[in-house]
Amino acid sequence: MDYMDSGLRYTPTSDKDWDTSVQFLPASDNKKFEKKKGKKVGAVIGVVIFAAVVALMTGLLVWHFHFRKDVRVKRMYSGSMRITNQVFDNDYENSSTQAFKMLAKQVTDQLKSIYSKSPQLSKYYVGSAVQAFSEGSVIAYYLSEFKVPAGQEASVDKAMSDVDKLADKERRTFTRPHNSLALEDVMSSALDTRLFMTSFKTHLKFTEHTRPDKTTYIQSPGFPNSPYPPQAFMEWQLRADPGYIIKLKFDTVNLEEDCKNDFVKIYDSLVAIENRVMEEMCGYYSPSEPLTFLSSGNVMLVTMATNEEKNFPGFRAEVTQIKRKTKAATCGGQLKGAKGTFSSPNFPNYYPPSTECQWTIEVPEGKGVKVTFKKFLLSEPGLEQSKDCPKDYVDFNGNKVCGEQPDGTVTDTSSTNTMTVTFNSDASYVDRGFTAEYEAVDVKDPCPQQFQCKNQKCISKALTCDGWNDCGDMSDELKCTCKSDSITCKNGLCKPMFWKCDGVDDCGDGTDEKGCGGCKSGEMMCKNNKCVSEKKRCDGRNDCGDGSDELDCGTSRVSCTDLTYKCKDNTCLSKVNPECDGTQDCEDGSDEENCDCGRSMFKTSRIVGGQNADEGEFPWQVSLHVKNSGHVCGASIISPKWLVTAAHCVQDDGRLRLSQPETWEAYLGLHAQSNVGKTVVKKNLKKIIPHPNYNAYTYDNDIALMELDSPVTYSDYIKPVCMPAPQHDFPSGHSVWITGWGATREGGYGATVLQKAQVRIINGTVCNKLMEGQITSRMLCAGVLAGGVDACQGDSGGPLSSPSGSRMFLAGVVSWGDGCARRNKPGVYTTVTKYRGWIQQHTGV
Ligand code: 4AZ
Repeated sequence: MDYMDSGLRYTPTSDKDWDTSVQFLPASDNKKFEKKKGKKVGAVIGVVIFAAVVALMTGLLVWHFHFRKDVRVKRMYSGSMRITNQVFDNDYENSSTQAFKMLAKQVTDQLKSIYSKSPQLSKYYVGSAVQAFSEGSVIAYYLSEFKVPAGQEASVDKAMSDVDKLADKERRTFTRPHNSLALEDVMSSALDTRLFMTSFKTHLKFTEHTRPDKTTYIQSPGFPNSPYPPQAFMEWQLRADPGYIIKLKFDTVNLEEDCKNDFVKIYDSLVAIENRVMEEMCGYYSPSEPLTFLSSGNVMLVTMATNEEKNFPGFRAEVTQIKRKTKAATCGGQLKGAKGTFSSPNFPNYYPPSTECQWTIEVPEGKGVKVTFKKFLLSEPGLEQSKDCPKDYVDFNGNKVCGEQPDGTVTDTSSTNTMTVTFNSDASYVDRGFTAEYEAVDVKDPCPQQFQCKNQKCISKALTCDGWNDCGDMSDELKCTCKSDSITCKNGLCKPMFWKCDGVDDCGDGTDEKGCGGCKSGEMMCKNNKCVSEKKRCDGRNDCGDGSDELDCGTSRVSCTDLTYKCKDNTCLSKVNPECDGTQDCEDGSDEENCDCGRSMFKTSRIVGGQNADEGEFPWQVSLHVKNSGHVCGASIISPKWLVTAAHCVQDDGRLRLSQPETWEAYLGLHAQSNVGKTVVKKNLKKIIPHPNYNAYTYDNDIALMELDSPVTYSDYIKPVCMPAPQHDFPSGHSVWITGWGATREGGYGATVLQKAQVRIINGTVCNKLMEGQITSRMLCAGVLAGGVDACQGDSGGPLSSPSGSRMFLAGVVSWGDGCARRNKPGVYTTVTKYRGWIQQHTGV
């Protein structure tokens, strides 16, 4: 039972209890007391209050005028500058050499002089320190500290962002000594605030100068044998020879999910200058993902910060230097012919910062050039909604495009036989870039025998006006005359006829859900599809025949039918889904018994489409591992000893004895497969009970029970789901959650972090048509008929969780489907309500 409902909360038994707990003085005594002492006491209190107010005001004024102006905050900026009148010396790589110290002194002197040109900066300047030099002629990297009055930080940030202008001013000063440094590209930015907020126990600094044809590795301390250290700040300064660039290739990245806690950052610089960040990484990256970064010059910096808890394996990366190519050889150039492909430098890995490429495409005379971007990934943090593409972008035919765009949707055709495409990356944040195809097309008919979308994409004519957004911009679904097998929505869209009356508003204006079942106005539709007069609703008589006209009638007790909730005392309720809703409906209270279930620490946000679940959001989700082989199926916790899963998960498969408890281990409280942390409990099994009528051909009765070898103790991360009563109603159109570590696309790999997605229950008759008659009454369909959201291989056995009030009920068990996330192919689930007797008999739940 939930502790709020368990009697721990103090509830006064009657008003009398409250009254006796407060003692009042007798009225007569009270009056006497007021009369005798009233004046004197009043005067004393008045003096005391006056004195207190005066003291407080004085204190505030003193604080305001004397101390407040001294409340100062430390502000650190990191920056770099190019010294054009010096030549790089190898001694500059080592901060203990005389040469380094002398040049560093010149740099800090000159910084002081630059800051003196700005009133905001000169007043608050504390000092600077040079951290490193690199080639080109010489680049100096430094840290500058200011003590800024609270509230003035923004004006100092602004002055620092214009530091190049101050350097210009300083250059023009007559009093400048002639042996002073000639500075260019002076810039700086505030340090990442996370580095301020955290007090690091460990600071580690590594330097690595790569050599041609030599591969070195950098890795987080302890990797791969132990987790990285807590509260640590680490940096790796990487250098290459002049004329070379750094190639950094990660083979493992496995950090905490939340970048606020632990992160790795890569800079196109030797110090942590925020406007030179190339990428920030946290969480887990699949080893098969290409994860290579290139620098623009011959330096790169990797930093890593960790907080006090949850430390993960960390990272490892290979460092090499590669010869810097000429601009022409890096990317761009002349492309000739009827068709071909081109891509951003280093694709599918990250393009380097500060890069510009230009392709001139020429197709045969008389034709037009059609360019289609198959992949387009040019996103920049904070600029997801930006339309004017101020940072990285692709420019073609006068269109500037940036951000992340769906495959194949960025496309254009020129009216002549040439087209110029430029790609531009600025100094910070890089992405994977793009790959594009070009082809010669007939300008007058760029989509021969096909439909041309507004965004220039060509699609098959059969895909227009079919209810699906095939173009990506909806242009194939506008101005339609709907075909006979389609519903004509009031708003002009066409939707497939089998979406009519499926409980989901597919038109968006309700047209497809109006007049369903054909009951006349003034009539209601029964659950068995019969029509009866509205007047017969809740009249105490079973007019529908199935009792559905006598449900939710406000009255409590009704005669029992298949649809009514039965209390322990065998009386029946008219209320639909009364169990564990916080109101006692049964006279014996049995509808609110055993209700410590179906709640998590987190509120579930409404989203459609798969995404990472929060830790502890679905605490009943279990990962079933075949010992030494990893995750195979999901399951749900229904009591401290019992799990529910799918029968097809526990069928022997060749040499794999999946029906035997010894084969399995159950992971409870698990979030990421890569991290069996403190919240996780691993259990062996004692017994597996597949449903005796499971049919391996039809997947009918696809349900099984698993008994743990010892009871689990519930925690924030381990809790049971609520079991629905046999009559619990999960109506069509109701939103439910699917969760699991299964494949994230058909034929793909399993997810590392538990995934969640929202789908809707689909009418059984509609589903049976879509699934060619394979749906039995013991199966439940749920999905998004437009495709794209579904359970998949590896999710089997896991829960279909249905929210009701503030709790989640186990509506279904992931069972089967026709592929994954295909159009008009919902996921099929075992209907849990059909097995309540069987589950109760074996588990007592
Ligand atoms: C499976 O193979 C599986 N799309 C589970 C669910 C679905 C498909 C396949 C539903 O475990």
